Amino acid sequence: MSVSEDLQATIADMVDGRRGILAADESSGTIAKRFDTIGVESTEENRRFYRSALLSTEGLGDYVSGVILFEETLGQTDDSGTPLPKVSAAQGIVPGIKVDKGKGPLPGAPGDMITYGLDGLAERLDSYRELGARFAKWREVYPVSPTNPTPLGLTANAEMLARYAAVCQSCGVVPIVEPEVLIDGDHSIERSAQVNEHVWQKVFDALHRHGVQLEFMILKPSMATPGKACAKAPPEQVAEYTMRCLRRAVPAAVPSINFLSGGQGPEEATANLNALNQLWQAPWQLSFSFGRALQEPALAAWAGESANGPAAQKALLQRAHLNHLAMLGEYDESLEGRDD
Ligand code: 5MM
Repeated sequence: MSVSEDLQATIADMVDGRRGILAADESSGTIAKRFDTIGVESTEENRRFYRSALLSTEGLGDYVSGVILFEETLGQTDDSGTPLPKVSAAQGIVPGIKVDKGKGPLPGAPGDMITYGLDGLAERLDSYRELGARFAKWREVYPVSPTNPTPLGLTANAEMLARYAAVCQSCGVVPIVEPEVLIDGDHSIERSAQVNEHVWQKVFDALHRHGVQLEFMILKPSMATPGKACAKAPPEQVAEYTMRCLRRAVPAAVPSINFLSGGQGPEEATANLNALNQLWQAPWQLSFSFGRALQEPALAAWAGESANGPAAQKALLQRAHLNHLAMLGEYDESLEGRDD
């Protein structure tokens, strides 16, 4: 297959109007924090067991079309010795890989961040492809304050996302472009919307300049919400602000927008996704690429006990199903907690 055919086939396998993406790509520090919440040590075996259980959840492929893995997981196997990317692919779930190398302060732009990892990216992508990865993910992080992101922060982060996406496409790997506008702080929903819109405009300007084919990428943005320190906005308001900004900044050529949950609770993220899909104004598929909002109930059900693997799978499947319904605009909070 040519590079273009590879990209097209991956998009076709991942974007079908009814499924989303499971973000299971927590880096070593982040997964340790998640395991801390249930009092479990982050050993390689615990990570392998937990992620293997998630990926082998029967029926997960009905609601999930892609999974973002951390590098370590790409090389791990399930209890029977099957590589985890194969376990995922056997369910009709395309395996992908987080390729950024973390973040730090952006010099010259106090309060802004920048992500590392472009050096040697093409070579790494070749080796990840051999292990089964067909798409990649890179996150840039934007803290919000009265002065952040700065003009330099907006430009530098957009440039990184575009350079990463261009390298991915040249290697036949679909890039997920993730500009995360942080929920931390006491900013209003108006400020969140303003920052998100500005970020997306800068990102698409950079993607255009770098020749990235929009048809062969997925955008993973934040929703426009008030900062964490403020009262939550109703889903209809989150949907209106988010949609208005998306329509102003994101070209219709992009096939799918898969939101991150970014610290929203599982039910909150699902309700917001549902409200977005009920607006029926989108030229793109509106889906999910949740980490915490899909995994929190599964993690709690597992609690580090191998006997609880099936309970964790049941919790994951239920959240994935509810988010599938939210993609169709058919979610209702009365469905929470039901077993059917
Ligand atoms: C924003 O985080 C991404 C989506 O997860 P949530 O839905 O929980 O917000 C997630 O894919 C994130 O990029 C990965 O967990 C990697 O994060 P770290 O901080 O470990 O690089």
